[in-house]
Amino acid sequence: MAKHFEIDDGFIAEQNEQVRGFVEEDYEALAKKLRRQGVDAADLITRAQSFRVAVPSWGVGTGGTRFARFPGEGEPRDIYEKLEDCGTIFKLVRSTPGVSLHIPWDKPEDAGELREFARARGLHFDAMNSNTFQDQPDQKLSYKFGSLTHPERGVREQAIEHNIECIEIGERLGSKAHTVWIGDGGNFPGQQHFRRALERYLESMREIYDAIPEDWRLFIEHKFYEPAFYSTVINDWGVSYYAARELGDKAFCLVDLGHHAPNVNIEMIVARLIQFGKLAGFHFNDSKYGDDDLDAGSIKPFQLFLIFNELVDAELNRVPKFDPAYMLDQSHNVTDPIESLMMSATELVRAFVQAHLVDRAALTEAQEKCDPLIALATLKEAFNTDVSSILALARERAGGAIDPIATYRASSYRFHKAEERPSGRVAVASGIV
Ligand code: RM4
Ligand code: MN
Ligand code: MN
Repeated sequence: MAKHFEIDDGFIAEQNEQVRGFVEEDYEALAKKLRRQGVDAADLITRAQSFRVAVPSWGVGTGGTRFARFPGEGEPRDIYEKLEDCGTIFKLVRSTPGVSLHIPWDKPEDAGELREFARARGLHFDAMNSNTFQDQPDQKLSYKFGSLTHPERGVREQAIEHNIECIEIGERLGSKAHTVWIGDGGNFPGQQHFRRALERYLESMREIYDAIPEDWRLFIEHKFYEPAFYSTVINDWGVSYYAARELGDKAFCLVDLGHHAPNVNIEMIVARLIQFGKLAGFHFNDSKYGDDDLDAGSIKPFQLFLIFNELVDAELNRVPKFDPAYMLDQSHNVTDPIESLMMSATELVRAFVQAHLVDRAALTEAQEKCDPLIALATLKEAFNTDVSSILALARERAGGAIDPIATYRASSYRFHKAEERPSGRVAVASGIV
């Protein structure tokens, strides 16, 4: 294989050198302010370094809408090139060693070889994702009218087998979770019998659940609409929770932020799932209208903070069975996917660190004394604190970039990849991602 361009550590260090002075100045000022509040800024750097979020393999290719896709230069053409890009993101931000694969988009020919390729870049494989919302060229039966809930047993069996195959591939890759999101639903009133469809879902999922290894988890992802426009089978967290309970201890409910109607109180859903011991984790993204794939924190950063407020509260209270898996699930239609993923990962660490700034004793007191204004002010105090210098130093001390996007641009990575990866063989499904 010809030598592939990589951003080397020396280059990152050089770039960091140019801005370190300013960051340290900002950090000193912030540390002083936090000290007055009884908070240790150094401790927050350590916490920031502990944060992990997985990157979706499908997120490093340019996405699209159902109207068009505008491919970027130097897009990854296969799973190896996707992993190269994931490795670059990890190198610069240091919080993204996990990669989540979508099968069959990224079906490896040799799982052992792929695992080794990832390991050499400090990467590992996060949750597996099945795909029964599209037909594949070599597929016997169609998913046009559903998969795990299809009226015909043969279609359901085919979808079950596909999910079991994903788990088997995942075992070879060292994954520990399998995520099932189905597009099943109806476009028209009357098209689908609601109760029967859910019964079939459960029947199919029981077979998939039986194939889940003992030390794995099964994640159920709900979505209120799309691709079905009138109804979907796993439409909200209530149905997801019911299914997870019916299936057993290894089944959990995954929250994709974009899969809710506008204005839904997602942080409260998160709190409920934490309380019931069924929170699987997240697909982070943001959404304004019906879209489910804008960059995390780009539209509603306060909501993101409030979600992390629930997560950090649960972590500090050591809530039983609380072990959420974090992943980004975004579609980058008009930005360089590497830049979007780096910025999104940073926004998550930001919300996580800010949530650690919440004065929990003051918040509890305000809640117990029925003082809503001080309760809100306590949250806002944390949310309004600019923790950028903490995030920058956390990255830098872990070998990453103080300014990941500036460093990435200065490296001309995309330019080099455009030469290495002449287009024409892009392995991204048009439309979806
Ligand atoms: C869905 C859902 C799934 C993702 C697919 C591509 O809307 O978010 O998690 O795998 O899109
Ligand atoms: Mn998702
Ligand atoms: Mn989605």
